[in-house]
Amino acid sequence: MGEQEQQAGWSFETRAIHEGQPPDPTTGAVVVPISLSTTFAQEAVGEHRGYEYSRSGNPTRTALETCVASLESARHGLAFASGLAAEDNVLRLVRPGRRVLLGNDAYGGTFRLISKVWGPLGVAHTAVDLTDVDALAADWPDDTDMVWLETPTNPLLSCIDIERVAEVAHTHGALVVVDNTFATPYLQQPITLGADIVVHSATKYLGGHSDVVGGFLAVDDDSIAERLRFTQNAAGAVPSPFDCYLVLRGVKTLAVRMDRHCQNARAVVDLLVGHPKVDRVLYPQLPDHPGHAAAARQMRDFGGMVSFTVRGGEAAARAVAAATEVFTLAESLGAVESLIEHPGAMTHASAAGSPLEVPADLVRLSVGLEHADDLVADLEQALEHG
Ligand code: P1T
Repeated sequence: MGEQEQQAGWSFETRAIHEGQPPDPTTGAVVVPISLSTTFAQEAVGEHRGYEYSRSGNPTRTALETCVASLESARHGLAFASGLAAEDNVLRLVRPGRRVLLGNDAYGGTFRLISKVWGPLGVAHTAVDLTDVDALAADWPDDTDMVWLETPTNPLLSCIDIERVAEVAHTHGALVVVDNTFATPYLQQPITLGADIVVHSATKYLGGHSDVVGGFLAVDDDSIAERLRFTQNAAGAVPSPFDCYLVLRGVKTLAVRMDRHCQNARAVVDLLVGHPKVDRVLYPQLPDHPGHAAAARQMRDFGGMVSFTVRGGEAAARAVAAATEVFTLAESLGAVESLIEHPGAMTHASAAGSPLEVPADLVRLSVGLEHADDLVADLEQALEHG
């Protein structure tokens, strides 16, 4: 499933709405039906219309897999029950006794999965600075099977040169995995830059409305896709048809949402830069941001995530995070409503004491789609009173 012919020539916005989603042949319904059937009738033993059992393949999931694969410029798409379930399937490609090189800034749950779940099963890991690819190339661990990177990273918004990492990794026979959750395929397509596997927490921008947990893998290579398709079915961490429908509905508006997320993020950044209570603003569009050049090269725009450090340390950061009214204090990101959080105590608490520990004075914003003036005014009052 998910390998249906893709429409050549359509632009991103058109594919987001139509790819893998033709009107239903029996009724003409323009929305992909939520196919709840767990099993599918066979005309004779082994003779069926492409579906046997819903864990192995489901028509609503096929529509989602076909659509998002196309948006990622990949030939294969695989949907999962969560971002971490998708990641877990990717990590099954690493052989026991071999190593994952992981960027030293990444979602805390990814680090927890690699270190605490796969570590005891024999998969080694090293956290490395992927912004310095030359240093990495000069000191490449021979037992590396996989390089795992986010760009922009969660939560420091570092940007990694995907093309350069892929070049070095591939000379050493390692797979390159890019978590594209923050950028989305609208802003960045890692497969076209040499990545082997793209990972998503579909819970974020793909779903876009804070009402579904999901994961996604996009892959171009047939044999890697086949191995992942095998574990998707064999381990069974698949999403429900209803969840597939929700992500598919979110994806239809991805392009317009991302444009506004970026626009609103810029308004917020304008307030934060130079604000007396703010120390550093981390946003890839800023010319002094260390990842600016890589982001400008490989991204269409700079995204809806903004992080900053607060003068006054951890207490001040926690106070600001608790003082907003439009921004909701909550984990997660990438939806219509703006969120604020303290990564050190919330999303990245599991990285405490590790090379991925985040600064205690850091605040992370997921800038949503409310009016920019209201977002700016809210942050202004929170910085004043927090
Ligand atoms: O939550 P889940 O759908 O399982 O996805 C995990 C995940 C993977 N990759 C990135 C870059 C992520 O940010 C996440 C989840 N992150 C949060 C919940 C958060 O608030 O950062």
